[in-house]
Amino acid sequence: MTSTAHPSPDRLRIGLQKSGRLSDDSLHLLDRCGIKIRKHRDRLFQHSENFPLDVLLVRDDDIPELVMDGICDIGIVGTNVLHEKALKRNQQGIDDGIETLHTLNFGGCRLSIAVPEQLEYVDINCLAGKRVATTYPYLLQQFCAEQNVDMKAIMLNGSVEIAPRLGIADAVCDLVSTGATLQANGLREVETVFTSQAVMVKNQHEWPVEKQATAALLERRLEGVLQANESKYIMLHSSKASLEKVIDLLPGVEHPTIVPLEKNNDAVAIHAVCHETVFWNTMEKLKAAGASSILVLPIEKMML
Ligand code: PRT
Ligand code: ZN
Repeated sequence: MTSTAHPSPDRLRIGLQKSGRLSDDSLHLLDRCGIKIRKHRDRLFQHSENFPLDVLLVRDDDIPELVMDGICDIGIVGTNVLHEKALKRNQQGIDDGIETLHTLNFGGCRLSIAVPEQLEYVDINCLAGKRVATTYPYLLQQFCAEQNVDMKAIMLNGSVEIAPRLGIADAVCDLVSTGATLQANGLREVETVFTSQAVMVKNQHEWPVEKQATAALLERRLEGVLQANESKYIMLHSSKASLEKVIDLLPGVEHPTIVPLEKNNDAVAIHAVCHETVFWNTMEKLKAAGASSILVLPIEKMML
């Protein structure tokens, strides 16, 4: 087994959230890239046995700095945390030195300002001079500067939503996904400060060529998985007369395969990879144009 202190030069080290909203999706993504990680509950450091990758399981808030400082080479984190930490470093006059490799399709949420329901809210100027409880003072400060409104950030590390009831703030600036937490606490969302999703990031340190090769391999697999996620394989029948119209309706299709049908000279089968979502409404249009037996299948992996 590779030692933690002296990793071989080809091994990449990734920082992932140990336990929380990004954990399962992050490990699932690596799994889809064919990278097996055995999950041991209490181990903070894990080695993949079939890919030169070591995983450091930490709090999500620590991931940007671990990557910036080179403790990890890459990491998966929400852009909310990433930008907050980058703004903090930039304000200290330090370059964050971090690069986003990929936007991932999970961890979506928004950082919003919410006020007590009874507060009359007309526009952002109603927030001038207000005390706003948040875990994201730098993102809030950036938003205030853009909007030209002064607010006082009250830094809290958790349970931000109860701050107005406790009388320690007039409003909150917190993460929202469904809005249920705000509602349960008598708060109304009034401004979106930042829209966030999970991303894969890397530092800009100089890596040994072996590690660069591992990163390039991971990158290719990741691209294949992400492209496959968005793409669908579609199979359908069409009368020869409506073939052109049907093909024109297929979203993001470049080279469909046309296959003759046995004992039916008037129709053909079409097989194609759609590089865009196939909506119900597209399927209805295909049917109206003369298509039948329409099957839309998920694609597991793709290498173009
Ligand atoms: O222990 P650790 O520090 O690692 O975990 P954590 O508690 O800080 O983070 P966690 O697991 O809650 O969130 C990790 C990341 O998931 C965040 O940094 C975001 O990038 C992303 N994410 C996506 C969210 C949400 N959605 C979300 N809804 N993070 C937090 N929330 C919380 C929010 O703070 C509020 O308490 O969920 C509540 C609101 O949810 P709704 O659905 O009621 O609106
Ligand atoms: Zn956290």
